[in-house]
Amino acid sequence: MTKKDKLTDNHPDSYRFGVISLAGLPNAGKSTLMNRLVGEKVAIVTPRPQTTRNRITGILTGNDHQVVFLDTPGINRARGRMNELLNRTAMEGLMSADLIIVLVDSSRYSGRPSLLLKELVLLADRLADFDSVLIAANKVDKVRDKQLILPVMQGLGDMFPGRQIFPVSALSGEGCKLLLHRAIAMLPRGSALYPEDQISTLPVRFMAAEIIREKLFLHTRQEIPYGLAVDIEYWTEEDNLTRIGAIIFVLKNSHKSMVIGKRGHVLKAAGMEARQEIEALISRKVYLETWVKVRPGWNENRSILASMGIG
Ligand SMILES: Nc1nc2c(ncn2[C@@H]2O[C@H](COP(=O)(O)OP(=O)(O)OP(=O)(O)O)[C@@H](O)[C@H]2O)c(=O)[nH]1
Ligand SMILES: [Mg+2]
Repeated sequence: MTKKDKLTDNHPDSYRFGVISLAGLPNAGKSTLMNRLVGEKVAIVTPRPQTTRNRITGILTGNDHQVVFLDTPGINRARGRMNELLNRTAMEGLMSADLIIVLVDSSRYSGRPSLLLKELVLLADRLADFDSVLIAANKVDKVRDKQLILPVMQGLGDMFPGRQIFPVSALSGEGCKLLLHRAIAMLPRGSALYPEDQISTLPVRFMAAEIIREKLFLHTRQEIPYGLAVDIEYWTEEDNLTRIGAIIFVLKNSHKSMVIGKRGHVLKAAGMEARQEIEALISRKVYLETWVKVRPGWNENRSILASMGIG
């Protein structure tokens, strides 16, 4: 590198800073992609739609850029107060971005590209007026017959005219570097806002509650996850131990017994996995205490939702 190049590189004018929102339907892989691009697990990921309920930030700092990713809840058509609020949170996340990356689960549409139009027309409409939009055709690793990806890309090209489309796999990392490179180049010039070792703006208490929710999602089936919420009741630091108490809210008595499991085995397993992950997150030993409380209708109650940072 010549001296001149070096000077240009270090010049504040070449530094880019911006907010990138990840948009898409529930389960498209937004949180997986954010974790992949940030290089750390910031957002929880489960196979179920509507895992993300809040606006989750992930921060990536490089030599010449700092990116704040906003992972938003999937835009959905389901009804109910919580869904209304999830959609609003998602749209607000989009409005505040310098660039939007739309994630599409391409495996869902391979072999049936007409479904694209049906499911994505709402999102495409809403994004038509945004200047900076990139499309990521995600989960290409899941499409065995690679010839089936082309019609999906063509369908996306029709729905999002003039936008660049990147085939990626957030899970394997395929195509993600190229997407990130292009995205950073589209950000405005500006200087970093956060220290270089900061990976999120979220409080660690919130991240702990999310980790507990993720483990419970993964250990329970059917409708339980949608009616499940976690609230941190206490968090106390002792010499070489952090004590955390978490309340798990469910909608019904029958859900309570499923979350606890036979002889407590579900709650025990989920709690142990959560504890280990929280220990890694805060680099301290953790004692985790959990209770399950039945609170019918919590997901329709504005003040309870607000206390969980939803809406
Ligand atoms: N095979 C494959 N699976 C993926 C890929 N990206 C995400 N997934 C899986 O898809 C599921 C949903 O991923 P999430 O990242 O939680 O999706 P999301 O868009 O954040 O979903 P919501 O928060 O519910 O809106 C998880 O089981 C992921 O492991 C991918 O590139 N390939
Ligand atoms: Mg998510």
